[in-house]
Amino acid sequence: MNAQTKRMLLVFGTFLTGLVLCFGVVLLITGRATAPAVLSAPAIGGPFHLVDQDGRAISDDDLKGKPFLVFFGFTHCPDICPTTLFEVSEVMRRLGKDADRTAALFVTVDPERDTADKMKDYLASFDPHLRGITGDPAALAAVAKEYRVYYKKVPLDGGDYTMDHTAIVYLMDKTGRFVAPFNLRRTPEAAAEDLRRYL
Ligand SMILES: [Cu+2]
Repeated sequence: MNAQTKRMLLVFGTFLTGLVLCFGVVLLITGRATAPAVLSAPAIGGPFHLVDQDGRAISDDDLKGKPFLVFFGFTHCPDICPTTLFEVSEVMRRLGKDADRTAALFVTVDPERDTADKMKDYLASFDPHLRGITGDPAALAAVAKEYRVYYKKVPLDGGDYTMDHTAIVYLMDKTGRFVAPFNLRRTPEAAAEDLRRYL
């Protein structure tokens, strides 16, 4: 396991712990552990206005009516991002025609390098339903904050840099509300079946 993978796992773990604590506190306060509405109480996600890999404007409004997956990452990522995008592509493939009724967003945390053109090149290796999202760094930072995504530039020897980032795939329902982290540690068929339930 290299240093970057370890850092990502750490970031992932910290987020999950926070999420569990958050849910736990809500459950304690309300005392209603079975009410599903309570579980969506910590708001994750929200409005955004950014651009996709074709340079087209995309906003949260464009996704209304579709359940969607959101993943934050960057095209120079050595392992986690390409692996995740590959797995999401497999899920999309298993959805067949239903994939058109969902969306999958890959939002960059590295807008400095990930221009729309760069995203387009990169996503050519994955399922065409995946949309690469980039834009103004301040607007991207605001969206990352909405999703409680942590990211940070990490300098490398020789002047280059990499990014630490939260590596969670968020499942959002067709109203744009956060459902749960989308589990990819199962067969693509099972994951596709799960996503299909939110159509
Ligand atoms: Cu990554």
